[in-house]
Amino acid sequence: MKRKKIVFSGAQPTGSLTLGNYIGALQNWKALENEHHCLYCIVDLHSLTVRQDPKEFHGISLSFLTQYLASGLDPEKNIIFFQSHVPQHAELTWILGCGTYVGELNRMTQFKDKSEKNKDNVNSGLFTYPVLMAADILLYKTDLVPVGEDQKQHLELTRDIAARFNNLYGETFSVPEMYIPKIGARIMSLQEPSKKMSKSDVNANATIFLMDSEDTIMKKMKRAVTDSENMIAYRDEQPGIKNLITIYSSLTGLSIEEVVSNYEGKGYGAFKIDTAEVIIEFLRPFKKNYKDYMNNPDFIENVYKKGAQKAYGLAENTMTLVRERMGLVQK
Ligand code: ATP
Ligand code: LTN
Repeated sequence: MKRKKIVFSGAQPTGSLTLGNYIGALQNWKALENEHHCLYCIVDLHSLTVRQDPKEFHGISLSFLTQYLASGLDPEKNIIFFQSHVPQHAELTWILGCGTYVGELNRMTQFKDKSEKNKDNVNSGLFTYPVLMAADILLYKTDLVPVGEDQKQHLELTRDIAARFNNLYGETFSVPEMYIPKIGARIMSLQEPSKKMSKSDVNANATIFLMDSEDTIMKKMKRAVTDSENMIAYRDEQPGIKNLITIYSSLTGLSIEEVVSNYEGKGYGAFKIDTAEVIIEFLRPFKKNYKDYMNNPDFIENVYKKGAQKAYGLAENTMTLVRERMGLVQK
């Protein structure tokens, strides 16, 4: 029998999850849970590369875990946990960091963007962020990493780090593949459709958050930037409309062609309102689940404690091998 593939992914607990996070990542996480061994992590150590208010950060971290569950991830099928609960992530980061060149990290576009945005805090964690991400993935001998397109460069670096280690010390890590959705790997900002929709966008109208109220969603969608072509078509020359079609298609399961043909000859106003309604409908069960889980903190605690316990065991197996390969004296 073929062994089930191992899947690992994560999101940083900062701000609030967006529709981009859902369509680019979480929707796929759920789709993979039956046929694979999946680990879904709240990568809280990654969030520390930007200064966090401790009290707020604590609440956001728990809220993220709750949003993972509310989006339908089954805690019986998946290992759901906090990165900081499994110290091997930090240990492997150090070891892999010693095999990663400064030149490689210097090329990372996310580092360049984020250091541009946080000029007063360009810390070494921000620089070595991709090594921690490589450690997250390699620690579990991951085969598949479902992420949005913005993570491609980090994934390629992870593959290089894994292959280099295997070459030097003998076969240790799986070299993971990236798994991105065919449609929706890059949901764009509603205000500047040439930029990705981001949690941290300063323009509040640019991003739909999963926790936004129905009114807010409707308002943001009505303000979404389109163009003057007056034609609902899926093409690069109309990035705003293309993005809305992508959102509509991803949430309803209709193909791009079906969406386009349903709206042939119709105006942008109606299409925006219908897309807003699709989003609102889609988020209704999510919000109900979120409220139910929030009223049950013991359940949440049980999920992440059990998750960490399972992840710890798997991580320790890999670390024992890594330490042995490198000649570190076993404990
Ligand atoms: P920020 O934009 O503030 O850097 P983020 O929204 O990218 O944060 P992450 O926690 O870094 O948030 O990402 C979680 C997952 O969501 C990643 O797999 C990422 O690729 C995916 N993702 C994020 N934004 C989008 C988007 N606009 N379209 C598709 N996928 C996305
Ligand atoms: N860097 C990612 C979040 C992340 C991740 C991971 C994704 C950290 N570790 C491991 C997949 C696998 C981001 O910024 N979206």
